[in-house]
Amino acid sequence: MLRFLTAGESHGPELLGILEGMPAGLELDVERINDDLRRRQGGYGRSGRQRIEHDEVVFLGGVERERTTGAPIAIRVENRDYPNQLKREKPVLTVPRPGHADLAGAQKYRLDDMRTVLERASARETAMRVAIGAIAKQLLWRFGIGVWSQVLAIGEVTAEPADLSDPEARRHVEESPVRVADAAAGERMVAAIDEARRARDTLGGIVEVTVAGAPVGLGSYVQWDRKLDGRLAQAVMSIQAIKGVEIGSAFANALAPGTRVHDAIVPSDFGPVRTSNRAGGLEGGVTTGGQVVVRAAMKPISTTLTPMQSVDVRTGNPARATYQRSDICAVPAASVVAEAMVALVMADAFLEKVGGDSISEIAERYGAPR
Ligand code: EPS
Repeated sequence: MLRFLTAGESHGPELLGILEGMPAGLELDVERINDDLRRRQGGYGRSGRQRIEHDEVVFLGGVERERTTGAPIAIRVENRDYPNQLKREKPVLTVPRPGHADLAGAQKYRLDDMRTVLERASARETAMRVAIGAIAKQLLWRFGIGVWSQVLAIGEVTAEPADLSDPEARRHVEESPVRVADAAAGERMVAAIDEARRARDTLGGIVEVTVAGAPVGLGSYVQWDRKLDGRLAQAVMSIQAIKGVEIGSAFANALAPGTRVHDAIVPSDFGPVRTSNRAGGLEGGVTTGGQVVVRAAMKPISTTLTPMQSVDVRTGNPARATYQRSDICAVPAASVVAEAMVALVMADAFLEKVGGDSISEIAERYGAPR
């Protein structure tokens, strides 16, 4: 139902996005979209690039007077670093940085300068995903479905997941420089990032996205590509530097016996309900009505101040990877990007279930909780 594409290079003039399939008549809160862009730019451990960029959306199509028209929504986000890039001398990059797309990308496209690879593989592109995801979030919110995120680990420092359906917990997350509700854990995470900077190294971590208010029955068990857990995993795994995805506490569940894992079902005034949510809101690839919980593991940033061992592909000789300006840790930013990707998949599944070309048509069918 919903499709999107992005284009643009990290150090090019701008990022472009097209979102297709959004129903007509959704009132967009543009300030909230730009807020999401600011949330992505924040987080402790980011590089100097974020002091240059001030991401903001410009709508080029599909929106009239801050309302969707049903036509493809075209968006532009400017790269303010572009004029600086034009002035900069850029030597050809022939020593691939381990962990980056440099080597695999240059081999695949037969490129002599690996800079061409990094331009598009860069996580700068996630600014556009967040802009597009912010629209999906507004559609979901219109029908009472909230999508929120938090950080659960940075390096070895962990934090207990907070219940993000509680607005107070969300306020703590938004105020934290590392997007955790537990202030003490947040301080330890900040210290760990400082320590990584001193050690000329980088840190990864774990993020969690929670969806509350999703109806029962989104997704389907009848075909592999309709399973919502699979669709969520693909979307979140596609984020730069994400190397693992779990639904609920899947990896911990794998180590425990079944009777301690599965969510028991009991009768209630509203019909059968589950007593816990270790399945992360999905059974058989279908939403259960519980919170949908998606967690993702981000590897440490690949550009390290301590250069790693590599090879100069021009000479075939051993060489040290060169350092380019980079983040020490981008886990808080990744949580905002994951929120956007989860929102896009959930909005797609929601539209599949309720259909409708306009918000008013959907409201007639679904009811409008807000
Ligand atoms: C990135 C490298 C850095 C990050 C960039 C992602 O870019 P630069 O080399 O220009 O400093 O700052 O992230 C962003 C620009 C952004 O907006 O998130 C990479 O290699 O992925």
